[in-house]
Amino acid sequence: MIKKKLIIATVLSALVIGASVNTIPAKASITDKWVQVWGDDFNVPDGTPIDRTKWGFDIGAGGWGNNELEYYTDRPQNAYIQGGNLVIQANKENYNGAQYTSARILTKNTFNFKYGRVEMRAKIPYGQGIWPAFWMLGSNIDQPNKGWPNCGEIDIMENIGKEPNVVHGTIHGPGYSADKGIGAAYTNSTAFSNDYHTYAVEFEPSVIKWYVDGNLYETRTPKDVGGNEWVFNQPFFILMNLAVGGGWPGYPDASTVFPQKYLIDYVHVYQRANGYNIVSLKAAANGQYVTAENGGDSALIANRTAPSLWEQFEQIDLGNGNIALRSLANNKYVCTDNYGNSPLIANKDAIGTWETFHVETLPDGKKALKAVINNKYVCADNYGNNPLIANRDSASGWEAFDFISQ
Ligand SMILES: [Ca+2]
Repeated sequence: MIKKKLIIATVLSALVIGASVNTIPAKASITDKWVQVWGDDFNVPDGTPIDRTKWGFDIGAGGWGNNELEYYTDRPQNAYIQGGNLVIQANKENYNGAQYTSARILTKNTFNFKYGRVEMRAKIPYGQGIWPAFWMLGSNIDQPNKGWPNCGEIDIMENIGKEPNVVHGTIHGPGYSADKGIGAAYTNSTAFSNDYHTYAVEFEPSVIKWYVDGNLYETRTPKDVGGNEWVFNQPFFILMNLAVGGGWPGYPDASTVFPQKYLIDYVHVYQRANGYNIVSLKAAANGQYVTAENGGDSALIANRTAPSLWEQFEQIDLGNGNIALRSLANNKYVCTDNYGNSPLIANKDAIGTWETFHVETLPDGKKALKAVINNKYVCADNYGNNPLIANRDSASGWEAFDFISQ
């Protein structure tokens, strides 16, 4: 709480100082509007077959890695259209050696996408041992040396029947999977199975946000996975399934009612209208890439030979040749700290004057960055051996950078 107050105070002071300099709101990329690019509303007559151009089925049993009890089928007894919904139905029946049947529906072979807002409106089932999920897996899951959890998993919504008022949002990846998954819970005043709710994630370069009914309740960035790899800046596909039993929810008991129905009104995917402009900065001073050192905890310095995550920034166009840079190391904005008296560091949550730079093109085609707060050029000082700092009155070699699209 104290930390939050300090950040707000810093941003406010920056905004007040720069009110006359930069009043143009950010208009592109991570701040841009969402446009629907894919979806299924299931608003077709009852009994219409599920659209196989959009959805596939995983079929079979064996526990699915979680000691689940159901056999997943693609029969209309387990997945069908009714009342404008896709219904995933769990039945208690003997089928191919299993005691329960259900369905697991996915876009693995039909729709994969890198970044977007993924939203479902659904009324979930209920009861001990019942486990509905809306989630995503990395599209590279079947590639050599990938598999799970290296491919990444984003759980948009999971509910276990013994927690009727709670849903969970979680990421899994290498070093943080299964019971080490990183997540948060959202609690409702009534059981989620009583009503339709919307469940969404916004999955963007180096940041994932979870929403229930429009309420943001969780944000994850590369800082949250520590020294492990952030595996979410790549394409994913969508899954919806209704599991019966498993290590996490436990197993059905005498209180569990069958059949159970997972009613999905729609699934929509939106993307930013203009995408993202991801760049790396190569300093003319030494030919090295600028890094948000130490995951963004330390100042920017030009000392890397290749651009990986710490050397990538989202360039946000603010108009009039002004930009801000959002570090993909930590989802923070690069700041001309302390009115430009301190080196540049990626540590701010919002764009104010300290985070605004004017881009100029030099005679040789390279770019210079002029900090708006002090009107000084950003310098890779001492041939790039020192951190970047905005303290030069003119721009030449040490103030020149190539912006390289990633
Ligand atoms: Ca519908």
